[in-house]
Amino acid sequence: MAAAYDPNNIFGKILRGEIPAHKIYEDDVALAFMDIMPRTEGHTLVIPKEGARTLVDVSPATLAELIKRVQHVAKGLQAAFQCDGLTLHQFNESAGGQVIYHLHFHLLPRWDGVSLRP
Ligand code: DGP
Repeated sequence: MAAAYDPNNIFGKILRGEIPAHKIYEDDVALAFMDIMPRTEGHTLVIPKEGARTLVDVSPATLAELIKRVQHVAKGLQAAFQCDGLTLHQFNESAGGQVIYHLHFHLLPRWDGVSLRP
């Protein structure tokens, strides 16, 4: 069974304003901010305000609204960065590559012939 949500994670602290972030979008459902270790120019994280650990435990209602924000932010990144494409990454639990245990979507602007940074 997956562990419970712990609000004392870095993204929980960003949501509560306890640590700074470069925010690019916020509403009552979601917050989007720049990744501190960007793998491309414009690497952005979109998180729900709901305290959810993974894709598996977020409420379906929040997930339905959250994916609309992911699309909205993707359109904004495409316009702002004039990229050729976008990559969407999402990791769940350590086995799935998750490091911060607050659900998040990575949006990575991409350019033809340009690889992700390691
Ligand atoms: P993962 O859980 O594997 O999706 O990776 C977490 C991502 O969060 C990783 O790309 C780096 C980013 N990150 C970690 N700490 C911070 C932070 O304090 N601020 C911001 N903006 N991003 C962070």
